[in-house]
Amino acid sequence: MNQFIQEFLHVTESAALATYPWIGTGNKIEADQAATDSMRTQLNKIHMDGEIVIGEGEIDEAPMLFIGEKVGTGHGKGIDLAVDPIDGTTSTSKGKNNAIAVIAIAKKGTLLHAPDMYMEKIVTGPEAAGKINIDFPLEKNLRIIAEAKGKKLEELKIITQDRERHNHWVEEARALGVRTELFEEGDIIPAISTCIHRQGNADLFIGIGGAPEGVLAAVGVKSLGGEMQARLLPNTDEQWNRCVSMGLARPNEALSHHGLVNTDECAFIATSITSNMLSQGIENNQDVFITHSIVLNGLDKCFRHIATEHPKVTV
Ligand code: VTB
Repeated sequence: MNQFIQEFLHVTESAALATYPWIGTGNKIEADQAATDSMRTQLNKIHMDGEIVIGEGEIDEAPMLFIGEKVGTGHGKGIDLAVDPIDGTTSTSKGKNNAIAVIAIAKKGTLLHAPDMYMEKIVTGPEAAGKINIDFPLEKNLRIIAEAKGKKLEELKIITQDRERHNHWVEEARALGVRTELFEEGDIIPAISTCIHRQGNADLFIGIGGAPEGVLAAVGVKSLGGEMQARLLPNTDEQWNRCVSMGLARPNEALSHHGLVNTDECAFIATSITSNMLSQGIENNQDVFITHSIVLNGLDKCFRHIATEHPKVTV
């Protein structure tokens, strides 16, 4: 995937910049449209045989970047793509933190084809990879992580989205003396942050959020040597059948990291629209826009930050 990373970085940078006029204007739909148009146009310039496996929705509900859409020139390497032109459209339209333009790529046939529904997710960094289990009670996973990191329970922190459906985990963690960090929107970056050694980053991400965002995060986590496990939560017959038709015989079984992304030949690229815990949002300087992106490559497990100056004449 190495040879493509620069090109995909250009795609997420362009999509993020396309949203700039819409940040804080209250126009969610326009912002998403601008990012989606830009992302699709740039993707189609890349010499690859690409297929969207995670995108803007099913073919009948999304005119662009729908699941199954072919992108790229149609020649060259076969690539699975998971895309989200904006994770955090509400944040963008309200001018709040945590909006990104994001793409994950992987060798053809290796990404989970996940329908748009809720997914339960847990993520931890490399130290406890291979040791946690989504089917264990929270306390057991926390004790495993504490031991793997040589920390006391009271020194651990979990991060989760501020939603009522997560309150029972928050209460359980607090009762054990574990701190919790709650965020409002956009669960991809918080999930990945648990794999990065930085003062203050959480030790465990837990939560129920979008399945598409789950697959995107799984590629980022894999590219840092961490571990993610998940479970789809279909709650109607239609959602259940959709899973089955996408090849998941038992839709609500636990998914291993392997089941989410089945290769190290993968990469994760996200450009910040507004600031998040790992990188700064778009800066509007006199002659240039500056974008900040994170680039993760499954083959080398490095955490790269890329700042790019975009002369305004060419934007
Ligand atoms: C999730 C999460 C996303 O929206 O889909 C969430 O994965 C939706 O949660 O990153 P609610 O239905 O509780 O609002 C995001 O946070 C994007 O904003």
